Amino acid sequence: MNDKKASQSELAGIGRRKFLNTAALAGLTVGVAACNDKPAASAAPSAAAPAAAPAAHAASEVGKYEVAPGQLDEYYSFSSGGHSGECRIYGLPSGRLFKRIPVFNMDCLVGWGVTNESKKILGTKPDGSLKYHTGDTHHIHPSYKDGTYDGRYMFVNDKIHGRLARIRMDTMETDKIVELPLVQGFHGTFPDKRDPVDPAINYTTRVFCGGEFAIPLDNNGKNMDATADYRSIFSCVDAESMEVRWQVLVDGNCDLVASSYDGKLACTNQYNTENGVHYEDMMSAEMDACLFFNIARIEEAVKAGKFKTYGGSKVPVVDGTKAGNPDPKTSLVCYVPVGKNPHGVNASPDGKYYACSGKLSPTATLIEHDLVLKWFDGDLKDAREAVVAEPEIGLGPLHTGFDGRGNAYTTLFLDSQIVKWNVEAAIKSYKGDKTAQPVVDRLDVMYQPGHGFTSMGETKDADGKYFLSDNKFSKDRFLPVGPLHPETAQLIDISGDKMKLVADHAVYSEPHDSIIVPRNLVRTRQVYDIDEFPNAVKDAKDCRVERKGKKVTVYLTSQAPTFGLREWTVKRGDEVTIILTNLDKVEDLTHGLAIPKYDINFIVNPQETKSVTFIADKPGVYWAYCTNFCHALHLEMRSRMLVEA
Ligand code: CUK
Ligand code: CUA
Ligand code: CA
Repeated sequence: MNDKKASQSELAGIGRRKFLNTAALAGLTVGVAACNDKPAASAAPSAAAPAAAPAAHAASEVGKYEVAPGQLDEYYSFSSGGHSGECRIYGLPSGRLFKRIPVFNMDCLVGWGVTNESKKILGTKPDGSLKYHTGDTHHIHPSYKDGTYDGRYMFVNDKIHGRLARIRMDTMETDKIVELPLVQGFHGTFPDKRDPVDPAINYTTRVFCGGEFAIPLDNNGKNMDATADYRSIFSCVDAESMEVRWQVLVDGNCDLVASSYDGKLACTNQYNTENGVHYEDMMSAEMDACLFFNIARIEEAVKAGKFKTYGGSKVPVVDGTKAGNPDPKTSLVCYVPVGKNPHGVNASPDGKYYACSGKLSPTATLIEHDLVLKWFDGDLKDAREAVVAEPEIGLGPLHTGFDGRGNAYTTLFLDSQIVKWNVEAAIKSYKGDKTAQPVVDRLDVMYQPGHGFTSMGETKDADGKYFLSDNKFSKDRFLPVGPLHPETAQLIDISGDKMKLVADHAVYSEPHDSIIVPRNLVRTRQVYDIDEFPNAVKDAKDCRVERKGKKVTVYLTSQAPTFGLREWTVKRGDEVTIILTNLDKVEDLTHGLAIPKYDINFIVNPQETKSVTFIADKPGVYWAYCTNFCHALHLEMRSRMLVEA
C-alpha cells in the first residue's frame, strides 16, 4: 500500500525534473561551481524550472508519426545496449523493437555463446569455456562508402574488456571480435570514411578505438602508485581482417571518437588531461583537449619502424605524446584545448567542423578541420587557433547531432534539454558579432539525455528529419516496473524551425549511441546459402552417427516437422558434437534444438548450419526438441538421444 502511495505521488508530479536535477548535480558540485564563474546565459531558466506539461498533439499530428498495422517503418535505428553487451534494431518512427543482436553477451534464444561457431568468435579459454561472459557496448557505427553508409558492416565496442566486434549487416549477426592489447575501458569507436592517401579507396578500411582508462603499460601487478606511467592508447583496427594495425600512446585519456570525411584525421575528446586517477583530479584543470591523429603520418612512422611494442603484444605502438612530438610539422597528434571535461566529439556532415562539448563547461567547442590540417603544416601558432566557435549552450552538454542545414543539436545532461544552435551564427558570435544568436531553440526531454543523434547525421546525407534523445532516466514516463526503470528514447521531429517531441519509446537499459538509417540502405538476406557452411549436412539421407574413439559426431538435419534422425545413441563419457543443418528454404522457417540437462539451446535459420559439443556425462534418454514454433506439428518435432550407461 505504501509503495502504491509513493508511486501515485510521483505520478502527481512531485519531484519530477527538480528531483532529478538535484540528484544529478549532487555528484558534480565542484565542476558546476567551476562553471558558475562563467554562467551560461541560458542555464538558469532551464535547470531548475518545473517541467512544462508535454505538449498535447492534435489527433492528426499523432497519427503522422504512427505506423499503422501492416505498415513498415521509414527508418531503422541501430542501437548499442550498454552493459547488456548486445545491440538492438528498432524501427522509427514506431519505436518497435525488431531484434536484439547478441554481441559480447550470451543469448540462449539464438544460442550465441552456446554453439561452437559463436564460441569461436567470442573466444574461449583452453578448456573450451567462454573467455568472457560480459560486455558493455556504447558505440555502433556502420562502414562507409562515399561518405555514407554502405550496408556492409557495423562496428561496436566492448568497454569492459577492450574488444571491438563486427556485425554483418546482411544477416545482422556478429562475425568477428578482436581484443585490443594494452587497453582497459575502450570507449569511442568510429570507422574511417576513406583512405588518407589513396583517393581510390573511398570506403571504410580502418576502425579507430579510444582507450579511456590509463593503465601501466607493463601491467605486472607490482603496485598501483606509479600513476605517472599509466597510459591511454588509441588503436586502429583493420576493418576486414579485424587485426589491430597500430596503436598510439597519448598524454591524458581518450573518450569518444570521430573521423574526418577526407580520411586524413581521426579525433578523440579528452576529459582527463590531468592524468588523474580520482574524479577530483580529473576535473582539476580549467581546460581539457580534443586530440587529432594524423593518420598518414602515423602509418609512415609505423612503416619506418619508429615504434615500440609492450607487454608481449606485437602491435606497433607509436609515440603521440607532446614530449615525443615537439614540432607540428612532424607531429603525429594535435592537442586542441577545449572546455572542461568534454564528452563527445562529432563531425559535421559537410566535413568542415568537429563539435566537442565540455560537460563541466556550459559550452560546445567548434573546431575547423582545415585549421587542424594547417596546424600540422606548421601554419598555426597555437592549436587553440583551430577553434572557430565556443557558444554557451547550457549545462552539461554531451553529444551533438547535425541536420545538414547548418544546425547542431546538443544534449544537455544537467538541463534535461536538447539545444539547437546554428553553426554559422556561433562562428560569427565567436568573432565578436554581438547580433549573432547561436541558440535558436530548446526542448525539454524526460530526463537527462546522454546521446542524441539525427537521422543520417553522421553521414554527408544528413536529412534533418529526426533527432532521437536517449535519456538516462525515465522516472515517471512509463508504468513502474520495479527499481530499474526502462530508459526513454524520445523521438523529436526536427524538420521545422521548432523541435517537436513526437514520441516516448521505452527501451531496455542501456542504449548509449545509436544511428538512424533509411530503410533502403539496409539490405538483409532471409535465407542462408547452404554452401557457406563447410560442415553442412546437405541431405536428410546423410544423417548419421560417426565415432572416432571417444569422439562422436551426430550429423543432423531439420525439416518441418522432423529432424533427420528419430533417435541416436552415444556412450557415457563420449565427447559429442551435433552438427545441425536446417534444410528448410522458406523465409522465416527457423528451427531450434534444445536438449534437457545438457544445457543446449540454439536455432538454425533456413539453410544454416550450426554445431555444439558436449560431454555425454549423464546416462539416460533425453528428448532433443525443436524450440522455435515452426509448424502445426512443432511440438511433435523431437528426437531422442540415448546416453548408454
Ligand atoms: S557515452 Cu554513454 S552517453 Cu559511452 Cu558515447 Cu555519452
Ligand atoms: Cu521445428 Cu519447431
Ligand atoms: Ca579534466
